[in-house]
Amino acid sequence: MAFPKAPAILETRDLRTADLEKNPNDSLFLIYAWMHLARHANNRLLELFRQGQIRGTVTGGQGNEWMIVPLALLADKTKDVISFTHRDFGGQIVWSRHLSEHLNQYFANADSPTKAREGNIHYGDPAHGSYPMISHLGAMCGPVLGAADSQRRFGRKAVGFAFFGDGSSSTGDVHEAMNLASLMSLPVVFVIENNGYAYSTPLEEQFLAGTELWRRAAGYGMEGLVVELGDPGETARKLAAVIEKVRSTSRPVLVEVRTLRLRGHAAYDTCDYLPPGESERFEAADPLPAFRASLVAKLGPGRITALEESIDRYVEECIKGAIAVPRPSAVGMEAGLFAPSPPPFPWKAAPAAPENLTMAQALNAGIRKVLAERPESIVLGQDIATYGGAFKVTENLFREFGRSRVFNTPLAESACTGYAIGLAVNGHRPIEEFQFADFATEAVTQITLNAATMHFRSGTACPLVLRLPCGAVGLGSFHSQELESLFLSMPGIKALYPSNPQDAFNAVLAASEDNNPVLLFEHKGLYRRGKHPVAWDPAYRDAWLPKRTRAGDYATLVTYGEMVHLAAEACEYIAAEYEAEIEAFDLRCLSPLDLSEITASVGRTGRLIVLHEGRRTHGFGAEIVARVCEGRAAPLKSRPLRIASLDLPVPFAHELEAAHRPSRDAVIQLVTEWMS
Ligand SMILES: Cc1ncc(C[n+]2csc(CCOP(=O)(O)OP(=O)(O)O)c2C)c(N)n1
Ligand SMILES: [Mg+2]
Repeated sequence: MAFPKAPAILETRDLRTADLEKNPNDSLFLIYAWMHLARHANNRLLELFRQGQIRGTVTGGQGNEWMIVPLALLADKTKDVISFTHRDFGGQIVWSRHLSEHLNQYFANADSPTKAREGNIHYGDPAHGSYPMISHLGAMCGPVLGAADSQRRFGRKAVGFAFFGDGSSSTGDVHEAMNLASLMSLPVVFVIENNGYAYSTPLEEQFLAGTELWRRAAGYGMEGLVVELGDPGETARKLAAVIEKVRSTSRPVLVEVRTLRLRGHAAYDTCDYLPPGESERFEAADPLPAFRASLVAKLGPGRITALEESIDRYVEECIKGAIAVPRPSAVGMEAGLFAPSPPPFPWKAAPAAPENLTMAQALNAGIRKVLAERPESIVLGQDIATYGGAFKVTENLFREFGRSRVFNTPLAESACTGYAIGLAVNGHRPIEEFQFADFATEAVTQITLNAATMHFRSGTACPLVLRLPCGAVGLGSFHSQELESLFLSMPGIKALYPSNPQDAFNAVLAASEDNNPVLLFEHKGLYRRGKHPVAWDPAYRDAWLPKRTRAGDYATLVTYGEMVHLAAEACEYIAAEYEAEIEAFDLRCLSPLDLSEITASVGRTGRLIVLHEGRRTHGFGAEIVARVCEGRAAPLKSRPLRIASLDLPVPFAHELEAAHRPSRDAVIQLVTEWMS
């Protein structure tokens, strides 16, 4: 459908410092046009919400136009990157897209840019450097850092814009990201939109009264400044200087804008928590009417009124169009979860001759191959550079590929994962090591909500490999966990769990060429469990499929990770002692699950055993049992057997740990009891 033609002035979305000097009146007129459009459209969205035409959380940007419109006009939309927040509708409409497309998003109709999978302000335009916010405030700072860095690595002199409010300034992500940006000298403008409230919470309940947020910049070694609520033209000049400085120095800057929230937190907010007279004070402080009056004085009332009338008419035409767009269809929705698999990367057929390697060395060889053959790959994590990682999996990679490709990160799993997401969505291929899988809980939001939902929400690929050294090797509750069922209870994540050096090598290649976030579980007990031949394997993509490790007709056993080896021993014993041959599978890939071969095997054996190291309740085995049983017409010959760790935190002492997780003898005992 053709969109209504916008008033000519709205064809201009760029403002440069020189324009402000040379053509001040034209520049101010342009700023006003976009501010009026933002305010009027925002007000109409609020009315449409009240009429029941729009649903969800309409968080208006009324009162914030004076800073976000100049900022968006000043940014270089050909290269800069941004993630707008819920007060930034004015910036969104300047940045890109026709107003009708923005309205389609709000109406959540069939043409919505998020395919109606996300609502309201939760969208962007990833093809043009605008990355969609998730609700979790502060969480978009990391991705902006990564996307800005990615642009620089591609040779584009970009600036990144990261926004957060006075309330969000309390989140860990914001602090982690400011430290990271300063440490890495990333060209990012952090903007605190301080509007005095976080929903109903005033500043004095958010941080110590009298704290000036911009002064926090000094603590991170970056410049900070405040921009007081005021004239949009003046604001444009101040912001232009900041943007130019960040662009030329590649140092981050923190700008606290003291702004306004004219319509409460969201469309449904009654605002009854505001002290008497506060709303009136907000109205009186709104920069828009004063700006309008100054333009009327400069340009005459006729020009301003005519502009407003043309914009208001245009808004109505766009609303009419958006209302007429059909409701969305759920067809294809499930297929949209993952980004499609790209064709196999043309890897060099090397190493051709097998080399005997431990699994740690095989992982290292796989990562080295990725770094050598894919220049867009980047390896990051704690102590992974000169030290080579806590388990030496990245040993020597720093020496070989240098700091730009292989580097240490601070202890900031959330911001660093956010940063990796930013790299990934902008065209790089990060491989991030968590020192222990356990510490990935610090980045749960980034992994499960930001990365995992990215493609579904925005159609953007997020090719990210997260390496997770997991499993119990005598280190207690915080260095031993198996987190697959925690992470995989959320949609949008792929996961591989190799059990031997060749599979680990293959898994690195398969994961690194996928266009989705992939968890690579690496059991620490397998890192140095002997050396085995590893070579280039043209069938490396089989890492995504289970492998039959043993043939049998008595029962089908499904396992993965270190338990593969334990299961092999147990099956040998049972075959020798009980003459019962168990067919065993190494699952290898936990998501997406392909159980077709396993289901066929259960069809032959009629019995199912699932064995894993993760805890039993809500454990991954429950999913396997359910799926295999669901897929069968006939009942099993006997109840399915689940063997897993106890429902406890992983205990420390080796005697306790041994009792906690399945051992070879425990497996034999449980299986033989079950057989009888
Ligand atoms: C991490 C997180 N916790 C809670 C919320 C729920 N929430 C949504 S907006 C909001 C207030 C945010 O205040 P502020 O950062 O000052 O932004 P403002 O809405 O004032 O622009 C809250 C608590 C959230 N979105 N994210
Ligand atoms: Mg606020």
